[in-house]
Amino acid sequence: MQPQLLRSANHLRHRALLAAHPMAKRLLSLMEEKRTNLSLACDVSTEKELLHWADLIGPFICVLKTHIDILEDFTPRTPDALKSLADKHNFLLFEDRKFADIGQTVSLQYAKGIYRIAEWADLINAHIIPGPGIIEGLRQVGGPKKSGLLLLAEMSSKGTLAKGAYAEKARRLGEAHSDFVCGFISQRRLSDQPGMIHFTPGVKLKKGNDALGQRYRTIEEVLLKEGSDIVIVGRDILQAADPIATAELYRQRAWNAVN
Ligand code: 5BU
Repeated sequence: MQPQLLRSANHLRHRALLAAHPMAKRLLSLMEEKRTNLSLACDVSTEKELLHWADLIGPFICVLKTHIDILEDFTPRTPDALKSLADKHNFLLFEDRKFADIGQTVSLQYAKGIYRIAEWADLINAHIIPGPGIIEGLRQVGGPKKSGLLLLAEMSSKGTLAKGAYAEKARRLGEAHSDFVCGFISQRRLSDQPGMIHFTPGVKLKKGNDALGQRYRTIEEVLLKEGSDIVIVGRDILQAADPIATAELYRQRAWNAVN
């Protein structure tokens, strides 16, 4: 792969054509169409705030990342409202559930309970610690819906065990299950398969840490130096003095870093 091509908008189109996974195709195409490789981590605790941010920042992002279990007032209507904003602004919904159990249990956690994640999330993620059965369990539910699974290969937090040989294992598992796995949560590019999309959390305009072990790197470090595809940003946008201007700044800087 030519490095120049790898980093251009043209290449997103090319990757969308080559990707076998329908959700990877959809995401790569919408990134190219909307000219954005920014994902918002919308960690808020009320439905009103979640919908407010989804509507406000929706125009700048390719993916809205949720922790739906943080909501204090979730109702079965919440996902419908989220889905209509996703349609309005053309972004995907990624529930950062981090499944981590045996296949049978995760299939129930994904499909059932109060959140019924499988009914509304385009993307979900899972730890590889249980082995390949977790992928199989989730695929039984999400495969027929054409949803996509991201494997957690590396984490942004200080002292994480998910790195090195573990990340390499995740890459191999993901590539071996590319009918359902369409990418990774990682700190760098792991796979050269065109349909594997790399998401990186732990991003701020300035490098640093929070008080609980989160480590932040810059957009350019993550996208240019490490070759990731999408930056996931939460508090740096949600707590900004001007969130809209900050989201647009992130979108531009992230897009320009690779185009
Ligand atoms: P922040 O506010 O930009 O620090 O939010 C980061 C988000 O990404 C938050 O929702 C975390 O749960 C998520 N995250 C992370 O920070 N680091 C990781 O390694 C993984 C997820 Br995996």
